[in-house]
Amino acid sequence: MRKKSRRGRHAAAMIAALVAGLLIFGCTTGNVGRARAPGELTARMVLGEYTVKTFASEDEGRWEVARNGRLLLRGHGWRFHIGMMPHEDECFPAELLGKDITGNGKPDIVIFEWTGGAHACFVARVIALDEQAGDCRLLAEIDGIDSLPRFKDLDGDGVLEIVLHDMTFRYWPGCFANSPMPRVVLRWQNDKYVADARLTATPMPDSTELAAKAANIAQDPEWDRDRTGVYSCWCIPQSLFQTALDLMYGGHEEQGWEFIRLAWTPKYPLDQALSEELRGLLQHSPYWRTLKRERAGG
Ligand SMILES: [Ca+2]
Repeated sequence: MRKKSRRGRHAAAMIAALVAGLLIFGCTTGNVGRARAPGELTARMVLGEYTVKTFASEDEGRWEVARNGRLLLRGHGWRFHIGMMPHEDECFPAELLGKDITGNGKPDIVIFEWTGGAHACFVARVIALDEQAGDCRLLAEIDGIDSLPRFKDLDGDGVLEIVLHDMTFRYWPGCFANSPMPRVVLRWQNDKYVADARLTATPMPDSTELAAKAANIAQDPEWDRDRTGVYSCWCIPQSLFQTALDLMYGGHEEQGWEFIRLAWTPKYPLDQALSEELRGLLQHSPYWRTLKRERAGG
């Protein structure tokens, strides 16, 4: 059962300290000191008695959480950002720096990682600051793969959910750009983030509009993009499986499978092997089975 958010005195003190910390130190990049092991200090944030720092060198990046000068937690990878991802359309510093986002009564901080490379991944680490115990704990590590985990309170209970896209289907059925990426909402429950069927659900689209969309996809010139006259799974319009999976993840599984049949080109027979592949991929999704189980009432 989900817990309601509790705004304790510690959280209020923490936020006040955060404001002071921001004023004094800011969430800065660049000119904050000389390069030193384990790399150049890229950001430093003070939250009450805690100090969070990130570092970057040519070879790697690091983050650490200390309390009154004592190192409590650290990790390494590529590039780390405290409470936000630069250059993204949404930043969340107010929510993700020292507020209780899981409803366990302890303030949290979120450190984002960008893993670098051509198909870099996004990881969000949620760290609870336990002022009474004088400690902190890594609560969760959400690997969004190519999808940035976004924190939002979708149901207004004061506890933040995570919105991301399921990247199970990347490079399927062809290239990365054509991969379907259905949206999923995760909630904090029993000390972990789990897929939430209710918050992932979407209204069933209007049947006339859906039929028109299927007809458009079936006639899409993309099917014959390579002009060979031979069917290729690399030439399936992206919106076919995207729409089908959006329907399934939104709570309309049958209609999703039906959409695949309706939107398939009349030029080539339906690729049954591809449908089987899709069933197999769904079983490997970290979220799909939870959504199914919740919807079945289990
Ligand atoms: Ca919520």
